[in-house]
Amino acid sequence: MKISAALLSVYYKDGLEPIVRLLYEQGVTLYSTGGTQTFIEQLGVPVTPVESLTGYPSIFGGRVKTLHPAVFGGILYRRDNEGDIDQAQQHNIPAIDMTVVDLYPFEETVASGASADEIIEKIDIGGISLIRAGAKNFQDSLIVSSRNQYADVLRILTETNGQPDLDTRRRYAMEAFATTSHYDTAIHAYFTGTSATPKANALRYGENPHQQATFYGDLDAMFDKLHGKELSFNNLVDVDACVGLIDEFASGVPTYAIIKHTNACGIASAPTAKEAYDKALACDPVSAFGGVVITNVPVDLAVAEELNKLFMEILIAPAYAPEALELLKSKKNRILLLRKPVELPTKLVKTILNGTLEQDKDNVTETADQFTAVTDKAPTTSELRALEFALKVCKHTKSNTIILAREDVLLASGVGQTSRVDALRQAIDKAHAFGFDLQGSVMASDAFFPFPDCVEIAGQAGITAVVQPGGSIRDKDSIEYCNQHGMAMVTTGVRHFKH
Ligand code: 93A
Repeated sequence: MKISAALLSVYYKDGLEPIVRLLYEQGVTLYSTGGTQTFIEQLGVPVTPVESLTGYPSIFGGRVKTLHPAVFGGILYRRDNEGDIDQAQQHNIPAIDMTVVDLYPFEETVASGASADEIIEKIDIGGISLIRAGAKNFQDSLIVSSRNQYADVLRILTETNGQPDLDTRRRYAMEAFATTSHYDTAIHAYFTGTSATPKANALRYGENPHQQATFYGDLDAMFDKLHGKELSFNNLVDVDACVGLIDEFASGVPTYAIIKHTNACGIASAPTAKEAYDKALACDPVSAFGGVVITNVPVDLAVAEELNKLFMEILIAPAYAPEALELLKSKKNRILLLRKPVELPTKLVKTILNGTLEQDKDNVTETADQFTAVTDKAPTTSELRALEFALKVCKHTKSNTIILAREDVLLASGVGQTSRVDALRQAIDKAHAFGFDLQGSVMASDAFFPFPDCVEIAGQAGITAVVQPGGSIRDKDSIEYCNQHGMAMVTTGVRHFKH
């Protein structure tokens, strides 16, 4: 197959000159679109505007310039098919044997922070169709779909004197579909708010040292690493859990959270950052050892002095006072991250079996005004605040979970248990172990109580208010127990499983 005519329509013109010159030398007729045509003309090479094929000017601000049967027919008609050849002649459609496209830079435009309108305008329609057409008819044409291929194309055209063989054309078709699929994936990702072409970052290892692992994403966009070693696989998982949890507390009230194995082992909000940290640490100072700490306020020297006493893997904060940073840097391996305000994907993805699960993130946070009181006694104002707080933590803790709290502070949690009763018992035991009196505390449950046993155990431990989704056929048994024992219960109608 000899290339006699080629269509060139490229966004970035760099690297195109040698191809234009070689095609010209090989006697190839060149067709081109506006900007590319101007570029070729400036090289002093004759070129036919695509408008002379279509009989149309470029219209709608360039949205329609190559989308025409004369262009697509010229690429797609089968050179070994009598009917196609007749029709091409009948409709005066000249053959196009080679198509060179460099698509509108969609991803680059998204990354530049351009407006939604500008981004939409950078969705290439004609170019991507040209690529698909050229790739489909690889039997009769060569499709060049990326600037990365220019050097290879030059070599092939030179070596074959403008007659690339079928294997080459098929390989270029395959690469073309990789280009279109990547391009459409990026557009889909833009619409769904996920990341399309994440950077691959090799990690030291995975969850365990014998597992290889890679992180696909751009950590630098999200954090400035101010100090410490590389983040490990488990670090990243915990950092993710930290960020999800702290974002529930965006109100500006100083909040500190300590995470171990994705669950909070301490979290508190308080008028001062130091108070918040002290209370978070007091929740479970044993688990806090080796934990990941996050706060929603700048780290000042007073907290840094306390934090410095803790063996922690990572600290994440929106800012650091210079003297706090200096002090915290004194431990070599500790990782200090400055979190930048970056919007996060709204979807969660995980692989299972032979496929992938995708779901919305759990973005429901209930406030006290959305609670439905179901007991004779309504929670006090202080209990309501505590229930709100407990529910936020509950949402970010592994199921089955029970969270015990007071106003603005976690007392204890039961995490990842196979039964809700086990989760509650674990929480009560932990609270007692760290010296908390549960009298007057509150309890949040990620899912409804199938039996009244949880409220019975809670009541006996001194818990006075409960929040749960409700919806069990035995809700009335739990409610009855609360009524008999002066406890308040509210329901939310929203389950917060986290598997
Ligand atoms: O807006 S488009 O989707 N409509 C078209 O018909 C069309 N045909 C080619 N964009 C179209 N193109 C793109 O124009 C190409 O993919 C290339 O990126 C660009 C080249 O335009 P110019 O030659 O005017 O610089």
